[in-house]
Amino acid sequence: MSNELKSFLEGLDSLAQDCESRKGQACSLKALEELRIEFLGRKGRLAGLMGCLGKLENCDKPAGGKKANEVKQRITELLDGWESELSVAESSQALSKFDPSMPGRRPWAGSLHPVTLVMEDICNVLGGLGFEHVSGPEVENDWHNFEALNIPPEHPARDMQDTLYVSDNIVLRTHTSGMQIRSMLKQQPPVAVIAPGKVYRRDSDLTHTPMFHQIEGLLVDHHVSMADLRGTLTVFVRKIFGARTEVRFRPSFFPFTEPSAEVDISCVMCGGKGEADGHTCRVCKGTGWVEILGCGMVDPNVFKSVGYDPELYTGFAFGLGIERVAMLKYGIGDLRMFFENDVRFLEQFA
Ligand code: 2U9
Repeated sequence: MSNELKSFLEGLDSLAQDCESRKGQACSLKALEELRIEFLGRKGRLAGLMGCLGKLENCDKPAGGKKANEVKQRITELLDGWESELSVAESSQALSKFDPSMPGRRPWAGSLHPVTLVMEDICNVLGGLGFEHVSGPEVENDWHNFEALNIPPEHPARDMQDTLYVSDNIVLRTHTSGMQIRSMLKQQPPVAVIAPGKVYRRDSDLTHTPMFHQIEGLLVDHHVSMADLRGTLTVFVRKIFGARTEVRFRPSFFPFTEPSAEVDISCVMCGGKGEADGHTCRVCKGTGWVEILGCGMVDPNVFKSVGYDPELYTGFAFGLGIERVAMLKYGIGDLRMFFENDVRFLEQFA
């Protein structure tokens, strides 16, 4: 064996030994990567030794090359072994910092809109009293929205100021009453229906929006009386606002009912006292009462338009705005809150 080959082989052996002795230095994956570069990198120590392989005698090259490959494989095995040990150690260290007893992050859950909540509440109460739920088009013709409800062509309720017209004869419904007309056209009494839904008016200020939600009810049968109306609505408002709620009826006027009334309930804020903490109540303005709905006995002309005999049948009807009920029920002071879709407002109803 030539001296050159001997010292080449010794150099390779001591490189492998040196690598073995460096185990303690490979204390992190980063430090290990530095070792890999030092020993096996393009400009590393093994590459430096390989430069001498070319200078050996031709007859020594096979033995030198074989040894160089063995040493390269040995160093690679050492480094790979340390790497897998380190990976296990580092991930178990990370796991030891994880505290499974900590409460998890609560997933964000959506909630129903307050208008939907109140609508469902009201529908459930009236459904429980025997009223059937009907729904229909928001784009309505003149006859269903006005004519059949005893609102003749020159009536102020048709005014361009109030109604959103699609064409001469077609409107966005200003109330859900067209649905009760359809129910009566389909069947003979008894009829007991509620029609909830969106309605549209040309109205926009602090207390009015061009679209709002309404629910109307209708009961038609033999001998339906104003006492039935009063009893039904009293039960209804007490289910919605609480058993101690007082109810009063004030005379009013609607084209489709005669007689007509507006219903007030004792103020939800001050309980009817008109003041709270020595201040005039901001909800009822000190009167102790808040208006909640309109109602009346169905006008005989409405029965005539659907072919019911007003001598045989009587009926009551009522209507209320859902946003108004939601404002009173939840103490919301600004109508615009319902339409801004601010999550900070909406998530309070979860
Ligand atoms: C038919 C016959 C009569 C429904 C009625 C009211 C009185 C009423 C308002 C409350 C607030 C509308 O949302 S609001 O602006 N409604 O005061 N509605 S009686 O009368 C009917 C309905 C259908 C066939």
